[in-house]
Amino acid sequence: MESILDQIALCVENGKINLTSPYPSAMRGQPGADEFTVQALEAGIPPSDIVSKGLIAGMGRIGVKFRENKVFVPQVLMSAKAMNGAMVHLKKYFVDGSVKRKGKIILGTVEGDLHDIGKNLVGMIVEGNGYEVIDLGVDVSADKFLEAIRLHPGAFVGMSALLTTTMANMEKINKAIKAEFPQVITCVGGAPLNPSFAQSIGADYYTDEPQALVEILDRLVA
Ligand code: B12
Repeated sequence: MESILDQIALCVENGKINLTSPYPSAMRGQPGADEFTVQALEAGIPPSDIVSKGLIAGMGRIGVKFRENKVFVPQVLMSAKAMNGAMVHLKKYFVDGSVKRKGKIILGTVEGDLHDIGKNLVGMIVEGNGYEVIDLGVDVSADKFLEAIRLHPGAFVGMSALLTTTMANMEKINKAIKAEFPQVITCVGGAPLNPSFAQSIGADYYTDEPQALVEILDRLVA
């Protein structure tokens, strides 16, 4: 029989939230990430193991499948929902310090740009892989990024742009960040970007998919 942690990972990977959730149809009537997390806590499994071997394992797998085009945006959204179903029971362990995040990332879509589907997906996958995400939303000015960096020292910064016109704002924001906080590591993404653009504006990293960002962050915090 699979362990409770494997079951949690499977539920997150497949987007199975709880007993009553109808998705995915093959798992209808079965417990979800919610109930398995309660069972794991009752069985005395350390919350940090539930996070690393259950939630992060499941979100890592869905991130890889998304990269390989084996699943699409709706499946990632369901996985994030299943993860949130488990997190309800685990939040207090993050607060009391018994579960530690790997690091923090400030995310935002740059000034003038309202596209947030890609940025939100990045946020879900990065959060599911053990990072705290400070989501500043859309149309984020340089000042707002700078204020967030002051509030969250040591955080990475991720910026998204979907319009060729707002790519110029990304350059302005990256320059403002590097002028005040040269040590802050910035990552940029969004459909019209490419590695040479990222390099030309002085961003530290570019990638076009969320799981690769997780791998970059994991290397940086290792
Ligand atoms: C949905 C959409 C909208 C929605 C946005 C809703 C929302 N909440 O996001 C609405 C209707 C509001 C909209 C408005 C506009 N849009 Co629009 N929109 C799109 C559309 C169809 C899909 C974008 C999307 O969500 N893709 C799916 C996500 C998952 O992909 P993604 O964002 O690229 O993200 C992935 C990667 O890029 C990466 N990534 C993204 N961000 C980050 C950040 C980091 C740090 C990292 C590491 C990775 C990363 O990871 C993601 C997952 O793999 C595209 C066309 C298209 N097919 O792409 C046009 C498009 C982007 N829009 C376009 C335009 C022109 C506009 C408008 C100007 C239209 C108008 N005349 O009003 C306005 C601009 C509004 C504004 N100020 O932003 C153009 C842009 C052209 C250009 N080259 O500049 C496009 C390409 C359509 C087209 N072919 O003309 N739009």
